[in-house]
Amino acid sequence: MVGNAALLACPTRVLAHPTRILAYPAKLLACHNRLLARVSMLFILTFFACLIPDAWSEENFEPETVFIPAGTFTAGSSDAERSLYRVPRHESAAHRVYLPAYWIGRYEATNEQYEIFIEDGGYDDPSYWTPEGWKARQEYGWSEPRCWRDPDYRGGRHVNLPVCALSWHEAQAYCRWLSQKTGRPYRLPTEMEWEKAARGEDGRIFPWGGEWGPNFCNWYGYLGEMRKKKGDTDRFLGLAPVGSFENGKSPWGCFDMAGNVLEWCSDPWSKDDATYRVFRGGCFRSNNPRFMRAAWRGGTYPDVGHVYWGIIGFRVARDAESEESVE
Ligand SMILES: [Ca+2]
Repeated sequence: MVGNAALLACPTRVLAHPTRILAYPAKLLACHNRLLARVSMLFILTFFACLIPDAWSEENFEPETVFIPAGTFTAGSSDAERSLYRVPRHESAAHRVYLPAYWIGRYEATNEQYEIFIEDGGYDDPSYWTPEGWKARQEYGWSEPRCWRDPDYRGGRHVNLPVCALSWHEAQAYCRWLSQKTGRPYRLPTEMEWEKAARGEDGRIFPWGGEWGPNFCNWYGYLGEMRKKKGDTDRFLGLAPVGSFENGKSPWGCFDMAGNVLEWCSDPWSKDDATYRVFRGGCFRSNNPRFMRAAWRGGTYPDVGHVYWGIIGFRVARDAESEESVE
């Protein structure tokens, strides 16, 4: 379970509305009945002290996950899909894959969740980083995700936006920190885990089904359509809050498996090439439906998540305990 010490390590949110909170006790102190005023102040302070843990609920602290049962699913692309969407050679042909049970994030990891990691000191603690990741962090001088303060990405301030512009190492460090805080072995999903979560077991092309739907995910075309709507400037002119597309969720109930931010997976690009790490899922800048397919895959160096204009994020996964696998 999450410790209160970790929860209390984030005081800035609790103090977000100090003016009104402090004004009322000051008025009380000025009243004639001092005893009543002090009792009232004690009550108020106790009340707000009790709110501190609640302001950082475990729901926000630990990403919500979906259980994916053990079994086979269809990975890769059928001949029809390959023809229709000009599937590149590095994507596999359709084939059945067995996976043991696992858990995966219902949503992309958010700014709010990543901020807790930073404020808890995880970003500055080498014990949460792989040696390669810490080396990269030191060499590049990272102190936070690259777009953390960039208003174009609402700079980490908008709590329900997916955290973005992350290197693979920064995503890994978060997972290792989350594992220690929760006692559950969080990690990045493998490619196959990600794909099964995105398309279910039946080989569908997109999370919602076999047919392309331009309004089912946050992609470039959707962004363009939104811009055409006069006066609509507050939704998805870039990143969308996670879970915004109810109609685009996967058969398991995972949101944004197509679009919004690309998502790091744990796998190297291939058995023969570990230079790149894989990402999946297309993003809000993707300008063609073929990038929204569940079988689509891309990759880049693990230390340069920002080269894709801040569009790579991640979602967590973890193995299922043996008793959880019993259906
Ligand atoms: Ca996504």
